[in-house]
Amino acid sequence: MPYKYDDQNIFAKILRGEIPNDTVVETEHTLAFNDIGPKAPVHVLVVPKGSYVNHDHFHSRATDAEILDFVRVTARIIADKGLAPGAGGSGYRVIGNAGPHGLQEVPHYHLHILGGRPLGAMVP
Ligand code: DGP
Repeated sequence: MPYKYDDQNIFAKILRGEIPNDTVVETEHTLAFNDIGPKAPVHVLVVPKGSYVNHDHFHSRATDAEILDFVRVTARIIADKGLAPGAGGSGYRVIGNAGPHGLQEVPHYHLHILGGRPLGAMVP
């Protein structure tokens, strides 16, 4: 089934500047902002600016520049928030939900970066 992007989703409105956000990092291809209902002391959403529904859509259609930027922004936030175990941090979790089984709520691709407390076992 072809990917269908709904340009009225909440992140599309944030990217168009129609709804405010608490920006953490913005680059040419990526916007990262704090989750409106944080599940941990650090809960940042990393969002590509392009119109992609989910992880598989992004990685099958995005340019190398978009993908590299997205990956680098994700790593930069992990480092800037002091979460990286290799640099003395206590760790983190990166989650991407997709489709009905992944319980994706907002149909614009994003990753969650969670950290700042023990996150517990990764069980549904
Ligand atoms: P999910 O699609 O299930 O991977 O998660 C979507 C996340 O987006 C959820 O943690 C709540 C967050 N969210 C929903 N609406 C807004 C909003 O208007 N602003 C912000 N900052 N976050 C939002």
